[in-house]
Amino acid sequence: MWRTIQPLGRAARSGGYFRQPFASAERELDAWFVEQAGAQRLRLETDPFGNRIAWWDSGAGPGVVTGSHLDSVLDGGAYDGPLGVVSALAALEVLRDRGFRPARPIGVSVFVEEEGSRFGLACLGSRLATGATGWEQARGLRDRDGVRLDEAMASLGFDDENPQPWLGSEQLACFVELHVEQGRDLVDRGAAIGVASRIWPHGRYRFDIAGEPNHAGTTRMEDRRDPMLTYAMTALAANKQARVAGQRATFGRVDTQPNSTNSVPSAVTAWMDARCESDEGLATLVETITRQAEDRAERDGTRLAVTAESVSGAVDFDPDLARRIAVDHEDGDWPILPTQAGHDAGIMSTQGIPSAMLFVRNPTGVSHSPAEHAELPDCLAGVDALAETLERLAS
Ligand code: HGY
Ligand code: MN
Ligand code: MN
Repeated sequence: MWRTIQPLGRAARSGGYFRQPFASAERELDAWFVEQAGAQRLRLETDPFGNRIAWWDSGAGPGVVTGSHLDSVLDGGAYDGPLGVVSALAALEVLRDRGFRPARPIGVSVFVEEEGSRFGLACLGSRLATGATGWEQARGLRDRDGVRLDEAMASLGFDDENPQPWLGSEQLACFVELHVEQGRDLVDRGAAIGVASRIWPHGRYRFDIAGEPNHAGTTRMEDRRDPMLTYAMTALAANKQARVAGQRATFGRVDTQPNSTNSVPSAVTAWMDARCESDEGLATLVETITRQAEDRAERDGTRLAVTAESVSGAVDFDPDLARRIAVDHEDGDWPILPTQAGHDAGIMSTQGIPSAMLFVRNPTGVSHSPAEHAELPDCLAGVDALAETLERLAS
């Protein structure tokens, strides 16, 4: 399965992946998933948003669902998302080969646009499926080419006028997501498998800075209203504030208008990704950076507007479920650790569905990069760990 999907959406130059939702490579992956569900004779459920759950119908009552996402960030790694989907499909094969008969249905899920890399809202598919975000709020979200979410979906046949949230505790007894670790906790502990304790609160904030376009040569420095200067000082302030507070702040995406070499820009739009251990800490960090940006805009004679585009509150996973999964293994208890990365499991948890995550060791900790990697033995250990976990939860 892994070899089959490796080439899909892979850029020759960087070796990174461009698997944006409702675009060609991601749609090929979706078709691959449908094929796998058919091959395993799983009952495929598709919701109005393009999310998929392939069910092993067995036993009765709300099911145990495991899965992840197939979309990637721009130029992303191979493992973030797909490892959880392939491992879930492989874990079901392991359980069936063992003759395991689940007492409740087991589903393999794929939620769309987990990364928010096209429409800007993190975990879009699971938010819409659970109602964490309403369709009316999301349908008008636009990608960088101005294409609306509802247009992109309708062009693929997902054209319900008023799609309703449908996923809740009636369908799901619990949700488990296997994911490559995005950090070095496991490798530093010498452990192959970990369990998530919590997800840091995190958000994405758009800084719109308007200046005065002018000639790069004939305009004296003191006469300028340069939005690039306001942006540059804001990026430095964000970096300093995050370091001082032991938190995270990143400007990874900037758009300059008119992007002309010999003109003072008219506007700069920059997106900040901020993450903190607590909700209060996140609010304080963003407020502090915003205030410093406003002070700088004052001095530069530019105009600033800051808009929160995506905010995900703190997630504390069900501690009893985490412990039930982590203990009594041949190699001892699996470590239970926090993460700064958001996941669909986090959305499930905030919607009242007992949720858990399994992490697979990442030897370098690198993620959201073509260099993201996990060793095959650790990936196979992940499949076994997930199979064991599903057996515990669906017995
Ligand atoms: O950005 C994140 O936290 C995750 O990788 N979607
Ligand atoms: Mn990611
Ligand atoms: Mn992910």
